[in-house]
Amino acid sequence: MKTIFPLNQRHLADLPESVQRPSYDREKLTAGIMHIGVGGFHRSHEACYTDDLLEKTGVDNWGICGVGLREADRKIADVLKRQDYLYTLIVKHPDGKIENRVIGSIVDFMLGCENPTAVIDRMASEQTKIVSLTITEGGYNFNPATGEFDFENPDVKHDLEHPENPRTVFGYLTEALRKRRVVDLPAFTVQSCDNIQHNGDMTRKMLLAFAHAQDAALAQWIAEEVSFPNAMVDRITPVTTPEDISMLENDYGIRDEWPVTCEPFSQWVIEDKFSNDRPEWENVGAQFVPDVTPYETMKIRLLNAGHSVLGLLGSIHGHETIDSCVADPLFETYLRRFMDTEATPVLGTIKGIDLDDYKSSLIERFGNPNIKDNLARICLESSSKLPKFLIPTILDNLEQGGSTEYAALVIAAWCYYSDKGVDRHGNKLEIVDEMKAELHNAAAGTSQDKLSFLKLTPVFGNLAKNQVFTQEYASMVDELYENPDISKLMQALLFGRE
Ligand code: CS2
Repeated sequence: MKTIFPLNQRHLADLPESVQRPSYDREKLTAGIMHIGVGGFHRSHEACYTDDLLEKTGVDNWGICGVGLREADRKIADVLKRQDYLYTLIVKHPDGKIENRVIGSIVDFMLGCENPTAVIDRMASEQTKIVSLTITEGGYNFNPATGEFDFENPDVKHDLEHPENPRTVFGYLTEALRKRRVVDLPAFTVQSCDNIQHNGDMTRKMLLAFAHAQDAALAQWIAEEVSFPNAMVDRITPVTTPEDISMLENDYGIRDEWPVTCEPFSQWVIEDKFSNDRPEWENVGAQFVPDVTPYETMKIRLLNAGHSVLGLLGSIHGHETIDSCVADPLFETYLRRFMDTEATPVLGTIKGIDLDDYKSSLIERFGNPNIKDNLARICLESSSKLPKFLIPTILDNLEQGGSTEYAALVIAAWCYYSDKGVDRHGNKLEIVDEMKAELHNAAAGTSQDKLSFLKLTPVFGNLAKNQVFTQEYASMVDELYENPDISKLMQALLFGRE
């Protein structure tokens, strides 16, 4: 019988030979990076680049201390602690090949809700050079209707009154930076790794708004001293399933309570402006560039928007995963048409990148049959994704007289999804969204007012006031509510009516 080893430092040497593992001395590693939001994506991306760097160069000051701010982060905190902060990255190739590697770059984990002072003090210590973030698109506390920081958020109100006992990322960063300033330590870099256009600029704007409400002089210091490099981040990382966990145990004898799966592709393009030291991630495949704008626009408006297009249309149709969508010629053609006729014309040129190749490579990556990226993951928190991924393309096209119908059908599908919560066969679709109630209520008003959903201004801004768009959208909603077989509408858009 196969021996099964729990994943931890002591058993690293016992793992099967095929499993790549850290050979660097993890005992000696100090954590120059603190990372807030240790989800699957951080573990397949920044932590993986950093693991490569530690392995390749032998530097010992760029370990990562993971940070979770909320009670919900306790599970990852406990699992990582039990495993000496090690976990397996299961890289799944399209041909069925699987590469397992144990990542060793995370060397500690702290829970803010348990001891905020300890987290703040560590951020304020000289050792911390970078605080990086994956707090999701919704985590930036941005009001899409005004474009400004949302001071109405109760946690923000709490943090303004209790700077030493914060709940939000803005409270933590501000307090830690205050402490650094008092003792004259150089600022750390705040490095966003979320899918937001100009993610660094956005983080800066939000943090400065918060800090200013607390201490104008400190806000001024942050504005002058802290860098917020923009970055494009990319690696498809589906949700870990129980099958992934048992596959590792049965096939490789590794008991890992929370491995991460991902595709082989990975990309990280970062603006080279750091307020403190930085790791030489360029030695392990990251690109440092003066201006990341074209890369982020391309990625967000093609890959992420492409995911949302398939996610919402595919859910209504009854598909379950991204690869089953692109294996369906109607969906593949629709995706390509959306990318070619709506997303690409408003992207501008991207120096050094052949967009046709990029789009084809996306379709190939989406088609990886082993990734099984669930549409439920893609559709969760759509209220913070679509305003970043899809709506900017619609607005640009409306301004330039371009086509918006392929995107309009996606919004109509989202309305149907939020209203009925079922696919065309009547199977339940879960809505996981911070704005679930608002989305549902707005969508449920559609039978009285076809534009009811679009009038949800925190998501759509003034889109409901645009006549061209509302006409297209209203007729699609009409048809979809009449007959939820979305493939008919997709076909009509692609090939005309029969
Ligand atoms: C996805 C992203 O959340 C989503 O909707 O589009 O998580 C996507 O898989 C990553 O950004 C890929 O880099």
